[in-house]
Amino acid sequence: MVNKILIANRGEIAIRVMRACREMGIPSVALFSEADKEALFTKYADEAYCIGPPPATESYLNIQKVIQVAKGSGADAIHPGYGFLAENPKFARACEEEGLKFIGPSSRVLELMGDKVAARREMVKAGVPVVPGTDECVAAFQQARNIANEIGYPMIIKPSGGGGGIGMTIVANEGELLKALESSQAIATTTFGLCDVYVEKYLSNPRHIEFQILGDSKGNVIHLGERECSIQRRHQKLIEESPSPAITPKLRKEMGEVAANAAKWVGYEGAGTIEFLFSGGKFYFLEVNARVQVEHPVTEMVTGIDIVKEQIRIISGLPLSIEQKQVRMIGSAIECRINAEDPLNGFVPTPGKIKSYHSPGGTGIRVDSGVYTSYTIPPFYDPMISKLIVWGRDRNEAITRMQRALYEYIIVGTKNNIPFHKAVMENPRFVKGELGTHFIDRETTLIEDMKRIMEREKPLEEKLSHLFEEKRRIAAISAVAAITQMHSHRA
Ligand code: MV4
Repeated sequence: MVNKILIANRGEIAIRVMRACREMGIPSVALFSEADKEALFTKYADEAYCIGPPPATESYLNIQKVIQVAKGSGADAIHPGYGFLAENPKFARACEEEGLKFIGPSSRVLELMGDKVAARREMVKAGVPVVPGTDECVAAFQQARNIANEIGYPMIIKPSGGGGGIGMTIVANEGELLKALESSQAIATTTFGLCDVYVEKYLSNPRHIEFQILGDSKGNVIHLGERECSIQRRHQKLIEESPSPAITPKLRKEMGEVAANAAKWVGYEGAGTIEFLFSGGKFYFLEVNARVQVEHPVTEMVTGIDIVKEQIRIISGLPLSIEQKQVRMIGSAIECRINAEDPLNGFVPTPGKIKSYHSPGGTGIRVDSGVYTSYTIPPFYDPMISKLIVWGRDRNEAITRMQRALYEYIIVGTKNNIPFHKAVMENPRFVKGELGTHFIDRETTLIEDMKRIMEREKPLEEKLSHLFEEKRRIAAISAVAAITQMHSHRA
């Protein structure tokens, strides 16, 4: 087993990794920026080092500084979490060269999966279904027009260096093609430093379904079923669940085998995700996420498998702790991302001081967070406050439990998207499981529904904030009072 792990990340995911370390008896080392001195993860770690000013390039993204802290602290492995350096092949290579274990796939695999056209081509070779489109970069208009004649409109142009939606352009007809191509190429160049783009048939309102896979150094690859991540806004996922209400056991078996084979084909070691679009009963490979993902807890809740512990076993050269036939999905789990953002003002980030904080609890509830009462959310990073994850015996129980948990949750001081989640949880289409990537745009009443919920809560909010400000010590009691009143809501 590795001896000591440096966590090259911040916030809730840093704590998530450290919790696995602690259960495994492995000391953890934090690094942090000057903006994160008071963050919970710096206190949770066994050791912590400040590495520089808040801009990520001078701290969390600075490869030299991160490696220096690892070596100085005597860590022999680095967990990158998600974001920052997590899928950076240069960082993985630097770790490999310095004799540090990078907790993730090899730099070779990161490089291959980071190039979306190459990844697509590799998946075709592995026998994975992909959306009809190109297996090479498209540079010239002529080339794009030829493809259009083959696959038809609408099409979508995607940057090869990207993923996550940046620079993607939908093309409805030939008249739009030249402008769309030039626009995607321009964004690709400025954002990814690479003008390469590729073209796919555009699927309208598909579901986003992804499979969790684990591969060890012995060549074992298993999958832990799927997550449905269709509820997203501007390429930011908001709600994820497992299992997907659209996937039958037969499809799960088929897609899971495809996903595991895809990982095996590229020699994938570590935890990863194979993303698919699902439309008209068919599934198509989208991309590989070569990291532990924000939404991994929903898979942990239904399978009982600790994905971060498996990552640490894998990097230590140990085999996976389970075989495919031992993996069972029980019940249903849902995650809501609780963000400091103003849902009444275009969801703009609202960092700032959390004056009082009371998180939900009880049966089937998990809260992954890095905040506490009186903590100030810094403006430099993503404004996620926490992930609220619930488990239920079936999807209906999970939804009701999520509603109950959202009404228990009290965050005073920063605006947040809890009211929006409350609106989604009572949306009839959501409850029926009728989801798609355009869900939020198409459910035009969601904002009004949310406003109604906020209006209903206003008297309580005012009462609460007074209590919190004047008599901080009875905060917990007043929170309970609020819960009782808010619970009159019915699904
Ligand atoms: C697509 C698609 C439809 N057809 N690919 C967006 C995020 C990225 N991971 C993949 N994305 C999409 N890929 C094909 N072949 C629809 C999306 C998509 C989307 C694309 C552009 C603008 C907004 C979008 C919102 C949801 C999904």
